[in-house]
Amino acid sequence: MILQRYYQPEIERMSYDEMKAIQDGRLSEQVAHVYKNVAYYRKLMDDKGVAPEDVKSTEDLRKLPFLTKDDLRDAYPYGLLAVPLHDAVRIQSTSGTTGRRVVAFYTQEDINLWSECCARAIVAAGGTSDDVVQVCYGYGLFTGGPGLDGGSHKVGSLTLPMSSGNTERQIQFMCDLETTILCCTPSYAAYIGETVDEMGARDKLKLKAGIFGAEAWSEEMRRGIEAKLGLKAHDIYGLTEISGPGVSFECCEQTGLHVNEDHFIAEIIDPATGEVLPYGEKGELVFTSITKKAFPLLRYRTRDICVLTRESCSCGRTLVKMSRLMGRTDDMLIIRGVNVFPSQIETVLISSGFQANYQLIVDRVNFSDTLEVRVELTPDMFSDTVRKLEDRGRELRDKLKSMLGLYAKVTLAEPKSIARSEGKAVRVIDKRKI
Ligand code: DLL
Repeated sequence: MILQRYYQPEIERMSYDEMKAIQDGRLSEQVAHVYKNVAYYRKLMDDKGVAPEDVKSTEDLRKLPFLTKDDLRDAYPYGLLAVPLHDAVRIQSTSGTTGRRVVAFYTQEDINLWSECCARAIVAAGGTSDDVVQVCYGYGLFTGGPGLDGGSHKVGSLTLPMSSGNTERQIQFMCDLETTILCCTPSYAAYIGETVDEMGARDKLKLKAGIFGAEAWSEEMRRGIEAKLGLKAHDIYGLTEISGPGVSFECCEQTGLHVNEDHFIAEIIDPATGEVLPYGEKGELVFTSITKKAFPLLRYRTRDICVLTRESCSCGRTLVKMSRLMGRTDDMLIIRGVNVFPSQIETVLISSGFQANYQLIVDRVNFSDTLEVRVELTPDMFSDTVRKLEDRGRELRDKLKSMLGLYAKVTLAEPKSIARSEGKAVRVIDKRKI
């Protein structure tokens, strides 16, 4: 029998009726706040003929218009800021590159609540003030590092703000400081596992739990990491637009993620029609943040596909559960935690003199994502010397690296060797089994 710990038991174990009452009150307050302070969303509501007074409870949620990533881009940078600038203390941003960036704002209290959400995740993974928490998510604009860092401070654990990279040093610290909880992307955890073996450091590890998220990972990958690092691996989900990690988190059951629904109301919709689907049905996840003040998004379409369930969980938490993510409605690839759009790669290819005859082959080798960019040479290029072609390949690889922040293998293919399509081109071959 595992001893259950909760960071905020009064909330995490609250009855459905009590939770609904909290959600109803916060939702109507939030809608009034947004209507008053965000001209962009006020117009969307006016266009839909809905007034703040029309939204009194979660049943009224569906009256509200959706927000999409396009709205966030339209309103960039300050169009959705709902507080005076002097109340906003921080931004975080997505890993997307030029033109795709989303900037989210926080008040001090928003950061406080976000840290509490992450603290719930750490405590659900067994964390206490006696633990040593090594945070190897990136720090900076990415929410991973700051989010888990804030949570670890709330719990009172000793926090190692490592950020990602320099794996041998990570492992050295892990051994010397006797890290017990590791926070990073699942692919980085797998890579750390391999390096631990190479360094012969396995026996020196004191890890008991991992909090891994920000990218899709399979159950097989989870078991592999658990075996390699000798820990229990917990999933954590979140997105910059809604705060960052800690929107939902996995308990000891490892059968889905509890949504922090006193802060974020989750809905599942049919991505094609926008119709709200009942619990148990697969669809696009939509979030409404009911406590954030600086950047409060109402009915934000995440494009993430999953299932919501409200069955009781043996951990004692009553918070609604979402399944592991089953994919995305758009074409955004997440490769080693970095968001990659095929269109960005196309831009690099075309600006380097290639034509749009290319394929992106994504795979997962030894639990780490790989990206191969296969691009056809133009007939002119094809007659270049081997030396020139090698230079061209190297140059392209470097440009992709600086655009995506990611290493991609470049394969230069013969002209006309990539199948043409009469309908939509199939550009992405994702061989990852997730
Ligand atoms: O990835 C926030 C985060 C940091 C979550 C650290 C967990 C741990 P973004 O960079 O804005 O934010 O990317 C958000 O990543 O819409 C999902 O598609 C994907 N994603 C996040 N967590 C998971 C997960 C952070 N546990 C996008 N499983 C989301 C699968 C995930 N995909």
